Amino acid sequence: MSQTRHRPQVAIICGSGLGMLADTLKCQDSFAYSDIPGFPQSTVQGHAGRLVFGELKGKTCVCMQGRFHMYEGHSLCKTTFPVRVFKLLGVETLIVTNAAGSLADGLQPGDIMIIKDHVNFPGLVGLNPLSGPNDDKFGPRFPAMSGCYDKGLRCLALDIAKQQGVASLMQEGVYAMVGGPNFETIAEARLLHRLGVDAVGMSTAPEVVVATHCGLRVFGLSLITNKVVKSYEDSESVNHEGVLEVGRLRSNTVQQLVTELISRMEIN
Ligand code: 6GU
Repeated sequence: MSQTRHRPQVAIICGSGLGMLADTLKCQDSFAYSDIPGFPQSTVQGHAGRLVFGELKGKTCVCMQGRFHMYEGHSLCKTTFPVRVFKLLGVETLIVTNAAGSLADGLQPGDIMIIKDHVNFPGLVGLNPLSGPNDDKFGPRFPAMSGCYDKGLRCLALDIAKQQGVASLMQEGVYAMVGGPNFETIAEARLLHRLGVDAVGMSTAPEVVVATHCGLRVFGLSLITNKVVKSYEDSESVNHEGVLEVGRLRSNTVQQLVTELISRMEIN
């Protein structure tokens, strides 16, 4: 708290290839994760590993350029530690972005999915950042997760997409988190598809669970970077470079959308 004058209202966690938003913040104070007590280190290519404070459209923001994943070997408690730091800094709204593979036939690479809800697969079997004694200072033992992706912000984002002429790229859908680091087998992909999952990735759900527990308003976006292979006839396969490439291709669109969302969102 003593290292920056900024007192952020909005926190943004940037997914693979989507960290450029942080560079647009005005009057920046930036900190390497390695210099922040209690912060894990980011080990993934395409994730910078800095916490950047600054102003965006008259709102004070803090941006994680690079996030932590379960597959890096961090405990879920560590991967979500920044969310509680944001809460203690006074943040009220959390924006999360990620790169995801699409299972829905209507979602193409380059499309942007507004996360309407999630399936937290690790959470369903007990890999949950809220496991262990509950810290009542942050929230209740048994927090509700219905409505964890704020409806008002989702409507606002769709409205902005229309104005910016990118509505054809956008739709709402269900995101599923799997543990990774391997991509899905075809059988796993078919299973997820039949379960009603629209896009799959390896992040986001733990952060959103911890944010919802402590009463943050949440908005989430998945940039669809590839189609998940669901057919034994299909010879294509996904790779991390391809994921980053689509990220770069659409980073401006995502950035403009998030910037306008921050500009127009109401802050208490
Ligand atoms: Cl195909 N699967 C998972 N689990 N995460 C991804 C992805 C696929 N594409 C981008 N991120």
